Amino acid sequence: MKLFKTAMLSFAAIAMLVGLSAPSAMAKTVKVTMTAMESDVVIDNKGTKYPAWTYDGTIPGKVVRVNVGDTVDFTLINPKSNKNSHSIDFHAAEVDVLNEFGAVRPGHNKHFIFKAQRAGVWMYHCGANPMVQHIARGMYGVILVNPKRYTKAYPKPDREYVLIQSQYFPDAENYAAMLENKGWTNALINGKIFNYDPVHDPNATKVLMAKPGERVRIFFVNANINMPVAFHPIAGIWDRVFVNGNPKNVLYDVQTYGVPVAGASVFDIVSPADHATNNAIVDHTMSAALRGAITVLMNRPDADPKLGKGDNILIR
Ligand SMILES: [Cu+2]
Repeated sequence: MKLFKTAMLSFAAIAMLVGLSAPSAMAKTVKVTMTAMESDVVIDNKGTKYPAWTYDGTIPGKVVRVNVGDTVDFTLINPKSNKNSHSIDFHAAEVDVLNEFGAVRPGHNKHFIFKAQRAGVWMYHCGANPMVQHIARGMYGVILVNPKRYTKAYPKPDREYVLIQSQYFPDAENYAAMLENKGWTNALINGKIFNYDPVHDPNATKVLMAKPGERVRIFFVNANINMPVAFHPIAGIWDRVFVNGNPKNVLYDVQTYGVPVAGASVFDIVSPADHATNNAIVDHTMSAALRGAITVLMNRPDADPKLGKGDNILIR
């Protein structure tokens, strides 16, 4: 028995040394709770309020981040005070659309679990009827499923940022227009028009920051209703694009990469190391860029050391 135990222990040690250890060995269960909220949110830098539907009161909802192999233990609360049914559809989950993703009436909750088995960057959103309105009014977010490890092809970044783009329809009730892609006036980045662009909006106070030469990794989600995104870094080049955020799907040296509706990808950019520069990260589709989908990335030696790290990957 002792011999057997020793053999097993040394096998485990060797497996860990050569990187064979299964992800499930360290897999954990991550509890996530969200509350559907029908309440006003601010959608620009000057304080304009909009009658939103959200997860937990913000557009987008919170960033959920797990490791591949983890189990997500999820609860959606739909308070009695709401007027509408709501639901959640995690693109990272392989479940039953009629069961886990089913609509929850006001005053009810939904609980389900799923295993995050595939690395990547995945949208989540409400799928309650009419879905077009629930997404347009703000019920979306991202779940990041971290790959097992960093590699030469998928290096550890110096900073990470989440950018989620969506279309703004000021007439929140007119879902027939939303369906026809009519009546949208602006593009939102993380819930606000020109959220991180003081060049186009003097009221903007926030930007993305990094130090010259740092590898900046952007997790980008297209939460538009009807429009693909032509994702492009002005005055830069995507060093790598990881399609859907999976390290196996790597492209090098890309100028513009298309992200379909309800799609997401990972974009790495590395600025020149020897001097300060700025990039404008845009949806090069002009009707979206000039209506709000421009984000400034400042690369300077005195970049705020806290930005793009830990909880500061989605700047509110
Ligand atoms: Cu909803």
